[in-house]
Amino acid sequence: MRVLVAGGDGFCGWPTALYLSVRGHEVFIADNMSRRGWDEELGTNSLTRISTLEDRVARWKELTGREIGVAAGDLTDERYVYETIDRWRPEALVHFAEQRAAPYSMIDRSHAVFTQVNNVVGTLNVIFAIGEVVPDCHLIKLGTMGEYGTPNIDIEEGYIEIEHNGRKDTLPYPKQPGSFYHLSKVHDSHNIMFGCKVWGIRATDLNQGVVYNVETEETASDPVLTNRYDYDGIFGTALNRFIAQAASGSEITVYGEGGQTRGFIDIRDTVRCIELAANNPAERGEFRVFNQFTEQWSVLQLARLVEKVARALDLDPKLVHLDNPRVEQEAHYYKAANTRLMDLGLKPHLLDEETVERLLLTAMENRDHIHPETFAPRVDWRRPHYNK
Ligand code: NAD
Ligand code: USQ
Repeated sequence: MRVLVAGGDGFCGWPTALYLSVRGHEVFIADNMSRRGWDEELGTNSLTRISTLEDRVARWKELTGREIGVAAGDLTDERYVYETIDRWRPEALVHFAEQRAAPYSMIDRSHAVFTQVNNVVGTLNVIFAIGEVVPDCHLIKLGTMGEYGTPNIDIEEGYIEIEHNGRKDTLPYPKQPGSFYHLSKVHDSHNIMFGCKVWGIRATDLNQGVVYNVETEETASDPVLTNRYDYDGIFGTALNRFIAQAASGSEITVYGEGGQTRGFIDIRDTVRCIELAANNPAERGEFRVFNQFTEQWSVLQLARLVEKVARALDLDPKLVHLDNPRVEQEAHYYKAANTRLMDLGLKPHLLDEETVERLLLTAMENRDHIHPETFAPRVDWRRPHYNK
């Protein structure tokens, strides 16, 4: 299959490109390297040492003989999107290419506007170009479990049957996102669903949970292929961040009570989920939603797990409860469905002490590359700022 991976230089996109390439798909990457630019803007970095995309694909070719095409460009540039899609005529387009950090989108007005323009306009360009140039192409779009928020009822996969005043309908599941970033994903979902309805495009919206771990078999096969590992207060996510904190002798920062419960997924399962979606495409006109996570954890449970494994490695972890910089429920009901990808054949890698230990060892090996001053949360949800 010809697969275009938009955002193929990123944390999820790079391992996905390799995973699909090694399985015989013809892979192309579209990325504008903006994620590397945001590190420069904020003084953050990847815990692992990552090579340029040019070096990554050259090394991959040396090692495997497989070519990965690259077209650098910005999805908000409609001409670039149309030309790239027309040139490569993908059968599947995996769309990772968005600004994905909730804290980044809450820094101030300009970061919120940037996030929504970048994400929503990029996705609109993609659906217009698919609809016009390659109408049979399957759009596999990365959404987020955070589109649903934390309702006091079970979360379904995209849709819910509702009975109202004696009548029934199956409707999009209510959305209660918790940041301007998460809101951008809700806007995307609505736009894609509409594109499916009016133009008959086929789309799978993968509502992914928080991704943890770092390497896949392919990215671990050579140092030049190493994947990105975010750990700072803006881009770092719960488990990977706690591991970097424990490995560097910093405090493990639980926000508030820590009862916040989310869906989590190992990066090795992310890449497999994309392949499963690609191999089993949505029908023409279908807007399909899969919840892409494998298990639920509360933030406090994760922090305690890291604390325990770190102790066994003779580290001296300190778990602290910080005033929550976010506006979110810290104790709540959470039960989300996630059977559709399992039905297609996903065999999850569930989180265990061994994985935590391996990640701690990776973080300890790269300790000199950790900047502890970037751990502290520095974005406050509670006050709007014009410009920070
Ligand atoms: P990432 O920031 O590491 O990668 C995103 C890539 O997209 C980057 O390489 C960036 O340069 C590129 N990009 C951003 N805007 C672009 C644009 N306008 N044009 C071209 N390229 C652009 O993020 P990630 O962690 O790999 O996440 C990938 C996707 O998965 C995102 O859509 C994110 O919302 C979603 N997701 C991620 C997680 C997670 O925990 N990492 C969880 C759920 C969903
Ligand atoms: N949290 C802490 N301490 C920390 C960091 C986070 O307690 O040091 C808490 C947060 O308050 C939140 C939870 O952990 O309750 C998750 O936060 P996170 O930063 O790990 O993840 P989040 O902001 O939700 O975003 C990440 C990705 C995003 C993706 C989302 C999936 O950055 O791209 O969409 O996970 S989900 O959470 O399902 O919406």
